[in-house]
Amino acid sequence: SLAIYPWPTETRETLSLDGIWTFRITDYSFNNELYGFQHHWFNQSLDLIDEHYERMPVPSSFNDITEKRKIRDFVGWSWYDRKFFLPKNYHSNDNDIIIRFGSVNYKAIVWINGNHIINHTGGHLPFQTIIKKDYLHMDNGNENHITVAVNNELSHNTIPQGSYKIKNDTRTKSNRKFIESNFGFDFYNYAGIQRSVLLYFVPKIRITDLTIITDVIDQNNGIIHFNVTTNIQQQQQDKFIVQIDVFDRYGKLVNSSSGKSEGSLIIPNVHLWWPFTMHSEPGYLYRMSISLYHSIEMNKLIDRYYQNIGIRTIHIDKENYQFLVNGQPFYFRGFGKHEEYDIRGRSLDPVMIIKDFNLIKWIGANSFRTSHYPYSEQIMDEADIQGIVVIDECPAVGLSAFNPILLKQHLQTIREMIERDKNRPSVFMWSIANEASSGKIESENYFQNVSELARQLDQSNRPITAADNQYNQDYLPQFLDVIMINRYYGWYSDTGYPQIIKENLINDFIRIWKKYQKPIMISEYGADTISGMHQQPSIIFTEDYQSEIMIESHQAFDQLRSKGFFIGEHIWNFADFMTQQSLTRVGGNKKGIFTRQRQPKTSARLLRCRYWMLANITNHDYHD
Ligand code: E9O
Repeated sequence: SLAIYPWPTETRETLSLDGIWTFRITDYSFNNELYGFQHHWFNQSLDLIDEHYERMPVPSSFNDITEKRKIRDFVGWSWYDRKFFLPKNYHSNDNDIIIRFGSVNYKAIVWINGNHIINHTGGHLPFQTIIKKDYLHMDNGNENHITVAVNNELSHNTIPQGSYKIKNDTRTKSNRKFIESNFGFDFYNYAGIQRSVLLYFVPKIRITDLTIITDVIDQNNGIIHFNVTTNIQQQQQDKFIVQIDVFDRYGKLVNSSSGKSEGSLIIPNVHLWWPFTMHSEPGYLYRMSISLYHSIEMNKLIDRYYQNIGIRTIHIDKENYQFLVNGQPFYFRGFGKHEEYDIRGRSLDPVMIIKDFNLIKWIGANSFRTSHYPYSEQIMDEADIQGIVVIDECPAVGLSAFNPILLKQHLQTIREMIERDKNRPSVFMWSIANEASSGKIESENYFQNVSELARQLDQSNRPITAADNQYNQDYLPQFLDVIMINRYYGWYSDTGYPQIIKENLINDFIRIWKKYQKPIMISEYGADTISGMHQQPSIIFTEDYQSEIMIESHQAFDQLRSKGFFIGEHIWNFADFMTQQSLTRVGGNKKGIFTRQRQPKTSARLLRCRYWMLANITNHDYHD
């Protein structure tokens, strides 16, 4: 299961294949996008075909690394390869070798030593497979060769949707061809091997899945329900024993269970997992060790895996339209984000991850939405550890035409996202879509299917939500527990008139609440802002206008909050981010509170005052 991350333990080892790989695109000069397949590129070193190859870091998006427009804008099959040795002691009949890709956007086909091992579709979630030992060279002097073909082409059948036109410039003799992209979303379709590639050496008999659900029994006692899956065959079951130990943050054993793969453990004097600012020790994690022993030789350890656990409850108070964490009302304050940075695109990057978490805490936010696709496991780990709440969004952004193939892919991303993130205390809601054309009647059946699957898969019953921007007919909210609304008064409508924002927001949200009778939050509002640009009275694109939009909106939010159903505010966006080129995007979307380099605009100070005020913490030090 994707819930088991390749952590090394006493019985498991990890070997990273990250580093510099060889990369090449199937250039137009081949005149055939399947050229690489037809010429068996998976059987040869990509840097030996001809001189048209690049050195390419993994993980990274390939787009902004080279100085070539044709690579940045490339659409189609690109190829990666590298070589690696396997340490001799991994050649054992008692283990399996798993290969795991954190994410490859959008489609991936993988070969080891010319042997095809896995295909995957979908750009933002992990995939893994066991590599057959016959495919690997373990003996002296034999290097292994891994090849990955990547396709970043989007269509009406992909999540998210996009389309391409091959344009032929017939005005001139040269008849130049180029590809025009048209995405159904407002961010750059960064592509490549964007997260780590890991080899995972695991015992043949092992723990294969783990589901954790937590609850609170009374003032002092928490409870952990666990369900461990192994790959032990039915008739072998009694030869093995599952031992569970739970330790507190300081390494002290707090409870154990022996012989049960499914059960519950009481946690006395429980220290709950609290969001940042709600407790002096937010993000408190217990550590569970899951061990598999031989039942006859009780001290023979077969496998061990560790899982961080945050004990907390989340509920929706249907009478008062409140979102409760550990029985306390929770008000979401934070951002829609992107997982993207200068040069590296959507690459996994620990430097940027920690920088962003530091900014989130500096500004006093308590949450973010993984707009518009699931973020890396390292980001999610940090959210668990630091007590930052996550609205986990699947990659379904801007869906406009619905069909069965699309639905199938959507269901797959829901399945992979929930499988990967189900045990995370930081995940408070699943967001199943952003700004879908849910005014269309076909969307009703579609979203019924999507929401039902999400409910069925998450045994801990997290609320289901979606970011919605329909006005009148809307088939989506009926399937949601919490409604998220994206609204841009003073920007996309009434451009340049911030004075209309407050009343319109109030009317709008009260109307939506009366209609659907569910908790509501605003998941996007904002204005494109060029850092350093000022004017008074403000005009659009100035820092002053962004600040004014916020001041007007915040007044509306305060009034709505007093009515009870309004459970949060996420500004769009945490930082400026890249988009495809268009006449409304000057080097990307500039709605960030921070620039793309993570420096604050005026709006960041404003938001910082507000978020700390909402946190009810007035004594934090502005000069820290
Ligand atoms: C989705 C997000 O990815 N919501 C968009 C954000 C934006 O800044 C985008 O970056 O554009 C806002 C959608 C607003 C739709 C209003 C359209 C009105 C057209 C006249």
